[in-house]
Amino acid sequence: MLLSKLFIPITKDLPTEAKIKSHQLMLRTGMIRQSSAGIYSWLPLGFKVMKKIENIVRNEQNNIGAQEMLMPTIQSADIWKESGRYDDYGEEMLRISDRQKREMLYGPTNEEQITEIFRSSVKSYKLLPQIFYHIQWKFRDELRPRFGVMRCREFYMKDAYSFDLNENEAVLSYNKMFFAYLKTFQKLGLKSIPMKADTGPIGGDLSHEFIILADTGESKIYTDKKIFDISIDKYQNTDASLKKMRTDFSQFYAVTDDKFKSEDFDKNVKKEDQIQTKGIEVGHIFYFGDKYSKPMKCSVDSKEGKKIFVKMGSYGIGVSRLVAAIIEAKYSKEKMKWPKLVSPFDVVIIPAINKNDNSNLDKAKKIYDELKTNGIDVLLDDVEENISNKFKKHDLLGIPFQIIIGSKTKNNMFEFKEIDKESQMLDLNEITKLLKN
Ligand code: P5A
Repeated sequence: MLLSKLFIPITKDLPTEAKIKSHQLMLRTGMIRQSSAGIYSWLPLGFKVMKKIENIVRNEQNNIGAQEMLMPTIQSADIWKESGRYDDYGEEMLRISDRQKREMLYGPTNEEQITEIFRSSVKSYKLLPQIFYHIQWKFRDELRPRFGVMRCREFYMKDAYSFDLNENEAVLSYNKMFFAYLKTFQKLGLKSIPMKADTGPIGGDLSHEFIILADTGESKIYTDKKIFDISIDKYQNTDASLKKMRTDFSQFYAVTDDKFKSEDFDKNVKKEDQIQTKGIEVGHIFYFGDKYSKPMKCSVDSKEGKKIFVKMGSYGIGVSRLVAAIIEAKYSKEKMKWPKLVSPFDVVIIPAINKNDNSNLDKAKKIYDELKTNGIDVLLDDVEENISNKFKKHDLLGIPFQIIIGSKTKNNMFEFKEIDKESQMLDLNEITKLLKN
C-alpha cells in the first residue's frame, strides 16, 4: 500500500477527551473516530488491526473444535422473557420495537438466541458435546462509556456457547476454552492471567476473567506472583492434560475485586508473593449449567430415554477491546509497538524524498514490488515530507520493521531496522528472507 493513497488521518494534537494512552494513540493515528458516546467508526488502519486479531481468535476457536456461525445483532424480546432476563438486564439493554410494534432488542450477548437455535434441532444426547461461536457486534448501554473502545457501548465480541449432557463433560468444554484463551492471548503477544471472578448478569457459579496487567485497567486484581511462571506450552488439548492445567492454575490465589477477601489472601499467599494491581479484562468464561436450558425447555433424550436439560457455558473475548489492550500493554513513550502478527503492516519503507531527486523513491518502489511479490504486507511512505517528520510519524504508528532509503544506502545495501533495535545494512534478499520468517 502507498501511504499517499491510504486514509490515515494522523493528528498532531493530543486529543483532550482521551484519558488513557491507547485512546489517545488510536485517535491520533486515525484508527477510530467517535460517532456518538461510546460508539466508534473503525477507519482503515484500526479496522485492519482488529481483523488480524479476529483471525487469531478464530483460529484458536477452530483448533479446539468450536464451530463458527453468525447470529443476528437484533433479537426478539420473547426469548429473553422466556429466560427471565428481559427485566433483569435493566437499562443496559437497548430496547426497540419494529413497525408491527413487536418488542426487539440489540443483543448485549447471545445465550438466549443460541439456546433457542439448539433446542429447535438437537433432541438426542448423541449430538453432544457441541461448541458454537460467532464474532459479532454487541450493544450495551453502559452508564459510563469511557477510555475509547476499552469500555464502549457498541463493541465487537467473540462469544462461544457449549452444550453438554452433564456437569463433568461441561467442565471438559470449559477447560478447552480456558486453554484456547491462554493460547489466543499468547499469540497476541500478551500474558493473560485467569482469575476467579463474579458472574454478574450472565449467571452461574464457575467463572474466570482473563486479565492482562496494565495500570490503566479497570479491574482490580489480587494474585500470587507465582502464577505468572506457569508456561502453557506444556499442555495439550487432551482431557487429562487440560485437567492438569486447571489444577496447576488453581493452586495459586488469583481473584478479581468482587471475589477478594483479605484473610484468604493472607492465608494463601506469602507476603513477598502478593501482588495487588490493576488489569484489563480481555476475556471472560462462565459455566452456568441449566440456567437458560431449564426455563427455555432445552433438553435432549439421554441414553436411558430420560429428558435432560443440557448443561451450558458461555465464553467471551472482547475483540475490539483487545486492539486498545494491546496498545496499552505495549506502548512506550509516544510510540505504539505492534506485535508482528497484528501489526497493520509487516514493514514500512521510508525513502528520503527530495523535490529534484527521485532516486530514493525509485529504489524504494523496486523493494516495494519485490516484497509484495513475496507476499509481504508492505507500506511505502511515498509522501514528500521532511525525513524527521516521517520518522516521528512511523514511531507513532509502531510498524515493527522499517527499511530506510537515505544517505546510508550504498550500492544494494539498505538500512533495515527493527523497532527498539540497532539498524543493520542488508541486501534485498536478506531483508525478504528475514521478513518471510
Ligand atoms: C460470555 C460470552 C459475556 O457477555 N456472554 C457471551 C458472556 N461475558 S462478558 O464478560 O460480559 O463480556 C465478554 C468480554 O467482552 C468484552 N466487553 C467489552 N468490550 C468493550 N466494551 C464493553 N462495554 C464491553 N463489555 C464487555 C470484555 O473483554 C469481556 O471480557
